[in-house]
Amino acid sequence: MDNILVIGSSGQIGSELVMALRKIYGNEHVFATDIKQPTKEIRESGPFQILDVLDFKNLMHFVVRYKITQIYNLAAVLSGNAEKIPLQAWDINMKALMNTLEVARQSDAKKLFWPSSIAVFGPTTPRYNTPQLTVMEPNTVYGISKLAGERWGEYYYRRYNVDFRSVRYPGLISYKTEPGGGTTDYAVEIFYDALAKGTYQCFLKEDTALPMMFMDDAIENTIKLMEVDSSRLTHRSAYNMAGISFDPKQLAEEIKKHIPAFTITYKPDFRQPIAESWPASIDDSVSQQDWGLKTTYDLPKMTKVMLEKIREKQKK
Ligand code: AKB
Repeated sequence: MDNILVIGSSGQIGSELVMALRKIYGNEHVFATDIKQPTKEIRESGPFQILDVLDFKNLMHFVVRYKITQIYNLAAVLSGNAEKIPLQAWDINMKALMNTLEVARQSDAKKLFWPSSIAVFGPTTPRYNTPQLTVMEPNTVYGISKLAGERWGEYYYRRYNVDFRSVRYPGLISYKTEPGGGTTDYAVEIFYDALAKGTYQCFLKEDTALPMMFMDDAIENTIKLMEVDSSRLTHRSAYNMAGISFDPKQLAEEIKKHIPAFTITYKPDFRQPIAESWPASIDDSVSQQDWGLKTTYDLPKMTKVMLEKIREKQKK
């Protein structure tokens, strides 16, 4: 039986991934950890412990003590925040990854998931339908750390047999836990403001298209990648994930179908050049072939669910 450790379980991805994994593997086999308190449902449904991934000794101790066989390491400083504290963000992002790679090498927790991002691409990358293998010259701290991380992951796979698996997440859209410090965060904030204030001031220009994905699709596909037979994986860096591409204006138009009085204004800030350096759309055909990536949410379906669920939350 697998015992799974999720690092960063209180964050946007972690808080939903833990619950999905607990459904499959059983509550007591999925260990949630973070330096922040988790959601109520995580705390009440299974084990949670405060654990700092930067503390190698404690991490190793935890993995041995609970006989962990798989690790999901989701701890990261996202793109916007990383630009404010470049050296610290580099240290945190890289140390968090290197600690889990080393723990995987030295223990029985050989299977390791670590999220990469569309941020690995840069201004010299083909911007539309970006292929799996292409020019990668990221110009953000976060992107540089994600690209370095992909290279290290593949290195540990080849050199030490660590079963490293990763995807290049697009912007993730969810209603349970809000993201923090990313460039794609506008696509979540907009729903809260649309419902609470009827208006939103966007920090990106109206025509800045980016790839995005609804969280349910992201979680389902992440677990699918981790469960597929290792022999099917032809890439050990990170796999492209396309999701749906849209710009702020298109999202605002979709929201207006539900809230006709909704208005949006644009005040681009330091995140605008970050967004412009990333792809507008992604080709994920290699992921579809290798491990069966499949998504079910388009822009109208996602918008409807986001508005319904956030409305319910705001009523409580
Ligand atoms: C961010 O905006 O930093 C993240 C990402 C695309 O990795 N959501």
